Amino acid sequence: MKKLSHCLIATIIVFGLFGFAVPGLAHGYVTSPGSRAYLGTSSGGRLNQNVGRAQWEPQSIEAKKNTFIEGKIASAGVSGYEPLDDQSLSRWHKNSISSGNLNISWFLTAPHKTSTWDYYITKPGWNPDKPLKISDFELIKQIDDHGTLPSKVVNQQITIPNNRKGYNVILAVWNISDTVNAFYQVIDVDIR
Ligand SMILES: [Cu+2]
Repeated sequence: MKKLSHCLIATIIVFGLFGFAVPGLAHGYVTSPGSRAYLGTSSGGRLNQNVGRAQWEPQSIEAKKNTFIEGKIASAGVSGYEPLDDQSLSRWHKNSISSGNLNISWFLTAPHKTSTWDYYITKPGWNPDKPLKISDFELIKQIDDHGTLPSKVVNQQITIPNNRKGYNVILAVWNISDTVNAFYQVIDVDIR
């Protein structure tokens, strides 16, 4: 009887771990310029600290399409990613980039049929010391995949407007075509 209950407990633990790990198998994140989440991982160099679940699963910031919650733009309100919503001038490592053409690289741990890839950047005059909200951003590029399946590595070109200098935040959204969901990544950049 004692043996059986131990077995049951072990089974519950294994299912619990498995249930937690499975969502991490799918999805994707931005590796270049490194997203806020990716830069918190060991492969991203741990340039960002205390990123919550993003340290292990930068790919799982998945929520319904158009989930733009005031103060929760980076986490999309997904449980465990709350630390990504911290916002100040000094909180996050910034990728040094130039205005003009910018290559964005996604790594998809498992591709999904895609409707669009949307790219937003903070507007001139946004306040880097206030929680992010969608009205801080302007859409600068939308790429329509028409429901096709992307490869595991996706490279796309966007154009950084030349009236942006210094610290800005790029919001990259991967909209899935065969589910109601999207994946969210914010990218901290220092524009020269
Ligand atoms: Cu997925």
